[in-house]
Amino acid sequence: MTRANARTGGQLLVDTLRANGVDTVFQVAGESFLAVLDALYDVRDEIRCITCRQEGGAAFMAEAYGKLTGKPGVLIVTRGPGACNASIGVHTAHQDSTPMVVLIGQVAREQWEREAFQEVDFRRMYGPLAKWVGQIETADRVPEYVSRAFHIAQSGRPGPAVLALPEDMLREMADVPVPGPAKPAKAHPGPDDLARLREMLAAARRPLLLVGGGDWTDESGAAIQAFAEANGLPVACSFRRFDVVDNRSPAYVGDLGTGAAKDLVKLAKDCDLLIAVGARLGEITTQGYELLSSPEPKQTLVHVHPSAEELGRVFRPTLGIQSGVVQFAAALAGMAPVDGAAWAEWRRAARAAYEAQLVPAPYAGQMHVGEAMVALRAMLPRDAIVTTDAGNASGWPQRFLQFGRPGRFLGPTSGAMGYAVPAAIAASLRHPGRRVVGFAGDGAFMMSGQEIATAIQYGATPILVILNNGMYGTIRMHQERDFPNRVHGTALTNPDFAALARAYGAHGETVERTQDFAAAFRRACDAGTLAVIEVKTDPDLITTRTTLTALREGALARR
Ligand SMILES: Cc1ncc(C[n+]2csc(CCOP(=O)(O)OP(=O)(O)O)c2C)c(N)n1
Ligand SMILES: [Mg+2]
Repeated sequence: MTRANARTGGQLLVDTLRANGVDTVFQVAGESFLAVLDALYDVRDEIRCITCRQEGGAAFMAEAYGKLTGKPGVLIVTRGPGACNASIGVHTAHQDSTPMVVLIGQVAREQWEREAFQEVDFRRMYGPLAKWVGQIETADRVPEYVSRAFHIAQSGRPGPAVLALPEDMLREMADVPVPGPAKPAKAHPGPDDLARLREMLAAARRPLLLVGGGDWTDESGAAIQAFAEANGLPVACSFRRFDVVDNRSPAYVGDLGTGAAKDLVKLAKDCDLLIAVGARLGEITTQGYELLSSPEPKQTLVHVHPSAEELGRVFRPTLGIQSGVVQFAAALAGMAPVDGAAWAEWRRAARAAYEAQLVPAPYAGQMHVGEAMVALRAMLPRDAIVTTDAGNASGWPQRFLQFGRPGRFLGPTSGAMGYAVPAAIAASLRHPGRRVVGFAGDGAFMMSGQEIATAIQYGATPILVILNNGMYGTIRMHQERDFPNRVHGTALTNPDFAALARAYGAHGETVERTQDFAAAFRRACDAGTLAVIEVKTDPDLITTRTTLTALREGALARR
């Protein structure tokens, strides 16, 4: 511990951020935390202060930074309005198990509970959205609270820790020491756990490994992949967790997300041993909680998760192991492989089905997004970072690109629209030398596209691909399926996206034909600045697997 002289609450806060190795904060300014901005001024060469245009975008950037680094992304926003705007990113960090520290300016202590200007009780507002919420009442406890926020955000199942900071407290002086960095605790598998797992594996005929959740590192991803390959296991990933194992490994068999391949869903239902590592077994991954029966699955279920609360939440595991994924993957290295001959054909067929998925179905129209993605797959470097958004537009890169470390995939398992653009900006700020590509639908782009200004201001250079079908296509899809021919509330009139990009000082172009995509992408790579490629898509081509016409006709035929 280093003893500081008398410091303001704001300075103590920034000192504790420094002690935790924070190099970047994302914020939208507010008068409620001027003392924090002032303390950040003193360390402006050490902590980058990224000033965003809307707190939702700032929160997504902080979340994506947390996903990418495994360390809490730091967000600073002002009281009521700022905190309300930021909530989408806090909810995403919670659902996505991403470490994040959210600092909110709060009204002065003497004004509490008068419904003072912009006053909100953040313990209540963020109670169900965050992993933990605290409010710091005196400056001498700033280091304690901030340190606690960093511990909570990273320990067990990671998530967002929120701290409300009364503005007068931030100006108060205190002479207290600042602790060293947080040392988050992670559970390890117990001494008998791997022996039991090995017995179950030896008894299996149709095993499936499911990887997911946060917290994976390049090393632990490689370790779990090596375990799968050594035992001949097929590996699926949970919803939007494409980058845990290399999709080019013969072990990888696809993702259990929205629009999962039928063959893979069948495989997961038919397996006799499911080893889920890090995945929450949430609604999307379990295909509406139907992959397994609840509470007692018919498959033998081994569930490994960093949080005890997830084990047995919906599905009772045969063997529940509370362990961090890094700790579990490391322990697997000591487990002698099982002879996988009994399931070699099972794995081979699953891999063949996955590879068949990589080939888009023929389509006669002028813009075949699937073929454009196949072309892009060949052009992306191995360490590229790809971000996606909510909505069907994300289905194209998610199905036809391939991921794996050291590349990264960042997508919202919360299904929050507006994610891809800020996440791509955060990724580019973190890794300026790497290719970053963000994919958003026209609807999703318009939710946070103004953060392009932030990217230009700080020199971030992602390539943003907008798949423009002129509608909230995903909702239109549900609409046609449930209420055919009664389209309402889902059409969008859009700006000229390429011109909009140029107005921000970015590179912008529009692609209307499949064969023009690759050259446009190359020009975007060479632009040396953020680039927007608007791809005009056929609205009828509603997913990678079906058309609106087919859905509508199917719905009418069922009547
Ligand atoms: C913040 C937010 N608002 C609303 C929704 C509901 N929603 C899910 S997908 C979608 C439409 C997405 O439209 P677009 O981005 O254009 O992609 P498309 O489905 O057309 O490919 C909507 C409105 C959501 N997931 N998140
Ligand atoms: Mg759309």
